[in-house]
Amino acid sequence: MKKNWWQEVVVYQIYPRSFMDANGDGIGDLRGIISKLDYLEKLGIGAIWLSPVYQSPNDDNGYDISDYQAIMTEFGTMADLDELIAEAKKRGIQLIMDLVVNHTSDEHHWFIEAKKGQDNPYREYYVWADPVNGKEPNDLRSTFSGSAWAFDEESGQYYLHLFSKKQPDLNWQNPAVRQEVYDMMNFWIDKGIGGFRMDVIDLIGKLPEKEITGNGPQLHEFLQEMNQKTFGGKNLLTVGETWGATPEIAKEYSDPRRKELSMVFQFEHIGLDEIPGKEKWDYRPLQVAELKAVFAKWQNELGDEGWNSLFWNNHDLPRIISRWGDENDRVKSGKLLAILLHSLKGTPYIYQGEEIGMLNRQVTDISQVADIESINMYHERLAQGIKKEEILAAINRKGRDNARTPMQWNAGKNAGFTTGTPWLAVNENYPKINVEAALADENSLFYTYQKLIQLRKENPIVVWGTFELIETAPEVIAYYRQLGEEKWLVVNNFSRHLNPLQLPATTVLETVIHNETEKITDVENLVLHPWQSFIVKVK
Ligand code: TEU
Ligand code: CA
Repeated sequence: MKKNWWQEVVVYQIYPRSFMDANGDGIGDLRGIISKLDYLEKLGIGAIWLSPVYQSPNDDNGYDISDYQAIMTEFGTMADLDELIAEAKKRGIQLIMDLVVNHTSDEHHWFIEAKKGQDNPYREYYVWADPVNGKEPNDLRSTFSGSAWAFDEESGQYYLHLFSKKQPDLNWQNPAVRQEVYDMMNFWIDKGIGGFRMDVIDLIGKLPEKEITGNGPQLHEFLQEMNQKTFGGKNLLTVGETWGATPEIAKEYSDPRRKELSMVFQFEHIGLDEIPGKEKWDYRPLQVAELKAVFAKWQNELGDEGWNSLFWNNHDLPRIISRWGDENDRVKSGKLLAILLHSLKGTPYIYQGEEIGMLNRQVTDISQVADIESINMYHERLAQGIKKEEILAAINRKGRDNARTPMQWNAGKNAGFTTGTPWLAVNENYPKINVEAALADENSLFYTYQKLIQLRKENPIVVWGTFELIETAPEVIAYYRQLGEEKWLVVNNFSRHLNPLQLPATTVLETVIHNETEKITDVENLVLHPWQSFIVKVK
């Protein structure tokens, strides 16, 4: 496999609405991001994945786009974005834009035109269907609760929306739609961006009449056409969000010979604390042995015919320390989660605030919740007779607002995020958990992330080494990375209990990183402490 820059960097995801507000309106903005580039350079990241900043009515916080080539007024101007691209590049940081082309906003001019009538030239930019027996065409459901079909009184037809009613699905069967998307992508490529994160890209091959949504028959044909007409051969990072991907499917997306994408976000590990076959809200405790098996499968199966992304968090997921670490052992368990993930083979992604150990924020009433996905689920389950307390507990555990509370910069008013009223409440723990405090503490989680990024830059074994899982106790995740004669041992006691580690005769050469103070000298017969995590060079 040819070596690419996007295999060697760590990517930092910014959710602009919650990152930094420079003009005091309580909403993060582009100038706020520019003001924090030195901080990101200090962390050592090589690219920023910027969640959508395009014109949008914010029904789904920017994932409902009304103009792909204009900047959302609240976020700033196109000049601000051009400055962000240039200033980031000065610091060796590429800007990865969020490509949201499974759907537009219903306020996009294409949809406004399409709704004017069945003979409008834009009608077939979207997915329309006649009622069946006076009802929705079929049982397709929206991710945001309810039917995926909305009735359009004017024309007496339904239109498809796999997300909110204000996010009508584009009809990718229509070559005119595909060409519009490619033209827009080339507009952004010509601005010098470093690539695209592609929102729910596994859905663009959908065949709604057959109730096929993900992994449709023409999906890879469309992606090969997109590659060829836009980013192909331009050395850009392209990462697809593909909820249903298996390693086999991931190879189809990321095998370089297929000329599709660089890599995908697969979510098999993310679903491990859900009751199988139910929804993300239906919880079961994580079994560490299952997490171990999923990581090993993806490390082993996505060999040279593809490339892994590595992540715990994003703007849709609860904060990983609250979810699978230990809030009462926040920094230590946070360091284990960082060491475990960043020592694997693939491109790691850090979500804003993960590097300082930000946590979920609990709410006590639905009025405190901003996210459309949680609000819709709340009303749907309330109508089903499920108790309010149970629904709020599910939102507190898995709701997307957990990731969207403002970035905590310091112990000052609103954690230094805004001088105004934040659009979403700041987590009350900000006096203790904030960037300033982290930078002032040499033992903070920040410096573990900084060191892991540095290790990746200085040691080819981290990027190119092989992976070999070691048979250990169920809650211990341990593996070797090897490149030539060099061999690293990574050990993680993913638990708040003591756990044993027995290994064959091994000579420890050096401690690379350890979330406890002592040097590691022996690894053959250890009793691992709760959340103990280390990397040692061995032979
Ligand atoms: O997410 C796709 C998606 O399905 C997730 O929202 C998922 O339903 C859930 O939130 C994860 O627990 C992408 C974007 O990341 C998300 O923010 C958008 O809301 C969605 O697509 C529609 O654009
Ligand atoms: Ca602002």
